Amino acid sequence: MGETIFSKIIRKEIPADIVYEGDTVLAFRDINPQAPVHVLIIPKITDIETAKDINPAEHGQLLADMFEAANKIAKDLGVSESGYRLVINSGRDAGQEVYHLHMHLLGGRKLNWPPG
Ligand code: DGP
Repeated sequence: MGETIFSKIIRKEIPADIVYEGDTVLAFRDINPQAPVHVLIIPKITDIETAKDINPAEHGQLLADMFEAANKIAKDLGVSESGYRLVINSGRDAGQEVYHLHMHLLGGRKLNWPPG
């Protein structure tokens, strides 16, 4: 269940520019960057397709791990002080392309609001 292109990246079957790896979370640069820093932070488990599938009782620690990774990546890539955006596209109208939960970390330029 939940096999996507990200499963192959987790299993290292296809290459990715990995910037962080922990026991539960992997992060790598987006193949189609929308900002100088554009990283995808994903759980290593594959059964959360989208934000609506998050069960806080079950996934609370995993979510904490994702935010811990985001904080570390932002520092490591030099955007922690200037600012950055964390985005989860959930479902069709949000333009979600890959149905494996992922958080975008965008930074390194002034970001517009509201997003398109
Ligand atoms: P979303 O619209 O939130 O589902 O964004 C999915 C992102 O995943 C999109 O910005 C492009 C990125 N992406 C898709 N396939 C690959 C891949 O094979 N490698 C990497 N690094 N990124 C990918």
